[in-house]
Amino acid sequence: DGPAIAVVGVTGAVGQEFLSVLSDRNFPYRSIKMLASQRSAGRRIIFEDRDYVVEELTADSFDGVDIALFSAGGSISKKFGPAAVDRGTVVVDNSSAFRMDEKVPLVIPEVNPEAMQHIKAGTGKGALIANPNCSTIICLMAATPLHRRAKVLRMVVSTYQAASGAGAAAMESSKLQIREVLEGKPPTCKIFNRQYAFNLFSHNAPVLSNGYNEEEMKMVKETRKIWNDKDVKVTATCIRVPVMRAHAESVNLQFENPLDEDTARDILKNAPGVVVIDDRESNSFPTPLEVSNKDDVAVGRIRQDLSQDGNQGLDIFICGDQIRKGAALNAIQIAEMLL
Ligand code: 2RA
Repeated sequence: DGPAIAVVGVTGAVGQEFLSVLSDRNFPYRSIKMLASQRSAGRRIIFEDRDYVVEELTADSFDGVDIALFSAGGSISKKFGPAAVDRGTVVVDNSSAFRMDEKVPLVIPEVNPEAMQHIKAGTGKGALIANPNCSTIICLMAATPLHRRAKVLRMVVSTYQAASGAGAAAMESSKLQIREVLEGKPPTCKIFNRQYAFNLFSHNAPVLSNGYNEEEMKMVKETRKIWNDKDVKVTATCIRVPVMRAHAESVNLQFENPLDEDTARDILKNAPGVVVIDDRESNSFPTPLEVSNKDDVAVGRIRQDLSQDGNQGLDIFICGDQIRKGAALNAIQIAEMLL
């Protein structure tokens, strides 16, 4: 029989998506614990026709738990992740807390499964595995197959990030603002302290001394770790846009070896977890709405970068569901590899 699992942060947007994905993929758990903060403890959850009560998260919550899926913020992961590992639990952490820890694998199953091949659940030996940032996952799902063929020397990413990345409250706030603006009322700006409706703005993550925000530096650092390539040049500009739950990303790639657009398109058509939507005739390319609630990342606008010589460069456009492949699905694919 399967593993005893726990979902930490079960009432949040990603926590709820964990449950959807576990069910969609018939994950073979033998038991499941619903864990959240004291504020949510006691809430009832119906999951797969069974009644659960949300329990308050404590270190003892992990006694007998084989796999714990965390998505409750970095401070909760730092506080309870190691305690769970001490109890023999394998923690799949969606926060940024341990992503750059060199002892912790940072994994996209379709990209670098080898990084976690030494870890299995149910052995009594706990471990930490980090889920990359959503915008990194979505970008690398498409960029990696091309990198493997022609070796990316430089990657320039512009993201158009959905409200879901800032949580369920941000999704509600952005809908409320649109209603308010359409009714001629002043928008309620609780979550981002600025108008979101009919607007866009630089990602709300803190800006660092080098002028990049934390979201952009995640793309830079996580790409180098996942590709195990400390020399690849990466730069990013992350923007928050009034879209519900799917990120869009424009990516420019400079290769060491030539890669023509037709070959690139074929590579992407055969890449796991990727669909190509690239019809110039009908001007049909990926959109956030059509990838929402879907597993696959969609790629289009595949074209030679005309600013680079000899097919050394490509421009592509990617859309992916931030809550699903960007968080919950990727984490559960990692959990499946632990079985
Ligand atoms: C965002 N990447 O979209 C973050 C969520 N983890 O804001």
